[in-house]
Amino acid sequence: MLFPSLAFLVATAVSQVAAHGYVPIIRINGQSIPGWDVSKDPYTTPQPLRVVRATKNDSGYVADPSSADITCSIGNSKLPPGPISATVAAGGTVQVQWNTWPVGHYGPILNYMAKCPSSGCSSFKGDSGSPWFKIQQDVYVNGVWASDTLAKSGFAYNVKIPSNIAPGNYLLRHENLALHGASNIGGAQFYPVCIQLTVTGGGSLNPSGLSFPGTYKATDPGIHFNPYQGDAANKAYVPPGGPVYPGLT
Ligand SMILES: [Cu+2]
Repeated sequence: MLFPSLAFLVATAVSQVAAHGYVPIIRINGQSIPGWDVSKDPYTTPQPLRVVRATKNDSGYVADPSSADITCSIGNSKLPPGPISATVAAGGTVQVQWNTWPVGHYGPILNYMAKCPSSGCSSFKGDSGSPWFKIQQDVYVNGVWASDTLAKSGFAYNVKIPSNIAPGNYLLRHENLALHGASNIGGAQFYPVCIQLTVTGGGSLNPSGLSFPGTYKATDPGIHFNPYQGDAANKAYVPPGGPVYPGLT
C-alpha cells in the first residue's frame, strides 16, 4: 500500500503491452465467420456462441507451456466452449484473420488439429490425453519469420486442412509463438487460438499423438531460443511439437 498509484501504473502498462492480437474473423471459401472478438464478445449478453473459442477478456499470451492455458489460450481450463462449428471440406482452407500483429514478435506459426469425441466438440477441452497432431507450420524463410510475414500480410494466415483425414468434428489449434524474449527460459510467448470445425469429405486417417499441455517444455530448443543470433542460427531453428504428421496430404 506504500505506492498504490505506482502499482496502478504498472498494472495499466502490463495490460497495454498484452494487447497483441486476437482472431475476430475466420474465412472459409470467401465467407466471413465471426471469431472471438475480445473487444466486444465478452461484454455481450447473452455471450455469443463463436467458432473461435472464448478466452479470458484480454489478448495476452500464455507464458507457461505446462499450464492448461497452453491448449486453447487463457481461460481454457475455465470457459466452456459453445455448440457451434464452421464447416470446411477436407483439403480446403481456413483463413485465420487476426485483428493485428506486431512486427518483431519473431517466431513460427504452428497449426494442430484434434478430433473431438463422438459427443462433439462442446465439452471437449483437448487438454488431456494425446489427441493433437501437427498439420502445418511456417518458420523462417528468406530471412523473415512467419510472424513478421503475418504482420505484413494484413494479419491473415491460411491453414490448409489435410485432404485425407477422416471427416468429423475437430479443434484447429492455430498458434503464434513469439521468441523475442525467448533467450531466457520462460520468456517465450504462446498465442494459441482454437477453432471448432466440422470437416466434410476426407479420407480415413485418424492422426493423434501430441498433448497440450505436455508436448511443449520450457527448455525445448524451439522454445528457449535466441532469435538475435543471425540468419544462420534462425535457419537452423527447429520449432517445438516436431514435424508435420507424416502422411497428411
Ligand atoms: Cu507482445
